[in-house]
Amino acid sequence: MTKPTYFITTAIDYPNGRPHVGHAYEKIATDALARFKRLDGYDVLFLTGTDEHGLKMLQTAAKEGLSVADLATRNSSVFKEMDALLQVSYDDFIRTTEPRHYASVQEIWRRMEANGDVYKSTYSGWYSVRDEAYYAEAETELGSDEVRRAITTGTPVEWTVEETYFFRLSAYQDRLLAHYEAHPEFIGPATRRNEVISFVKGGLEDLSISRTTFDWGVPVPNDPKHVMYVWVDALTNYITGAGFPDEASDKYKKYWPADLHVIGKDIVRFHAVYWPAFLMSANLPLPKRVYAHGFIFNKGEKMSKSVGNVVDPFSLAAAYGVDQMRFFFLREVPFGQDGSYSHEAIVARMNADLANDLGNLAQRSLSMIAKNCNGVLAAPGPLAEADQALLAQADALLATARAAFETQEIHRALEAIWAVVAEANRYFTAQEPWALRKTDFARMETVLWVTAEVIRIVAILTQPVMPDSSAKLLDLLGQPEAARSFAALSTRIAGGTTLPAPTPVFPKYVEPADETAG
Ligand code: ME8
Repeated sequence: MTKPTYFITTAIDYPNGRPHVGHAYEKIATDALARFKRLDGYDVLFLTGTDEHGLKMLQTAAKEGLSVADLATRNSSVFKEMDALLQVSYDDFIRTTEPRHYASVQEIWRRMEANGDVYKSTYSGWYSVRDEAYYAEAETELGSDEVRRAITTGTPVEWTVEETYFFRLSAYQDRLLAHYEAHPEFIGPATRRNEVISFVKGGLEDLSISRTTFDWGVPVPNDPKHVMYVWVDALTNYITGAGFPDEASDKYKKYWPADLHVIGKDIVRFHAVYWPAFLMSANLPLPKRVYAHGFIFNKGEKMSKSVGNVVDPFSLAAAYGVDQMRFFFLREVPFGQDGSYSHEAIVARMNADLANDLGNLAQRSLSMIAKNCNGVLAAPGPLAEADQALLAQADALLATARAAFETQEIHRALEAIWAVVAEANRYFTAQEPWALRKTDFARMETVLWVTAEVIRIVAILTQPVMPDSSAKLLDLLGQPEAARSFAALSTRIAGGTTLPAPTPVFPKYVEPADETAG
């Protein structure tokens, strides 16, 4: 049987600095979505990468005294190291400086041109180097320091006149609106969809898509004095990753159009307006969905180098653990909304949800099996009403999690899973297996079996979020590799299995200062 396919992407990051928590957050969330689909039987292609052209890269390289190619390579590898550390299970990492990408972008350009949508003209306006964008006079203001700045971003602008190629974006207004209407799922969440629709309804102007003021980019076919605007180049990475321009390849046929582009809320317009317009112009199929997550703030403040509150994802992982960090962000921040992190909030989740709720439940039940049953998980006797009720709640989780992941509401899946963990704790306390040990040994074995089965279901379903810790739980339950996909949820844990000696999976966070205090 051939598996259904699923092509999922992240934004490609600017490697003009080291990755920050926002970058880590997007990769972790997309990884959880990709892992979920793999466990659910899909053939997944998960693409991520770095966006290496543009003026900002040139400027940073000059500042650091490096060639821009060296800067791109050095920093791109730091993004890869972060992905490796955070267990981001990408299948392909694209760099926009690769030859395969040049071939793809130039082919898209040629097709847009052949369709009559690319023309040459001059462009003048207030240009922000940092934003790589032109602003209308009314979108800028003169500061008391005599420097004119873009109002929305606060970056300095300069009057610039350039010969550039334009893309006839204005011609796509109606087709884009018709597409949003016919495919309400194209943009999520709904707030972003509404913003895009009202932006497009307000009218679209043609877009300047080439630059002559620098040469660090993909050359325009037949006019190499021009390099392509970095967003034409960057957006095309997604289809390059699917094998374009080789449309006859198995890869392309299998994976394009993409199922999901995961991006941050600041780049929705590029993905939900420009990108589909480019593809329509090139006569290529559109991605099925663009989903924008929110921004992550440090204790409610925007992270910025000048404030000095940029927290390095490497140090977060070292301080709390990779799975703990992944769990925190995905449980705490409703996906699609902004969120904040702080030491206190991370420790609270680690200690309450992980160490107390799930960790203790596993440790208490598994150590009873080790101590009283020679480590053998016995087959259950007849199931009581309480057993059946708890198992039914755990069995319902797959459908709930699927529905939540389908709309990228990862937090809702985790909420539902932890409601069952809480229920299992109440069940364990109410059944008092430690008392049953003396009064009704067989009943105690049944209670331990039910608890182990619920932990197995929870561990299988939390693999997308906490790959290592869930694997440890499944090890402790004696589950082989082949019994860890969602298909294994239609069976029950076998009685008569000998389990390994239990060890705690979720340590409590202890403040470094407290460790030495007595
Ligand atoms: O935008 N919280 O690159 P980038 C959450 N190269 N997400 C954040 C964030 C924060 N504080 N800050 C940034 C680019 N992001 C382009 C993308 S795609 C064809 C080209 C997200 O390095 C941001 O929204 O500035 C984006 O999705 C990703 O990180 C990369 O940002």
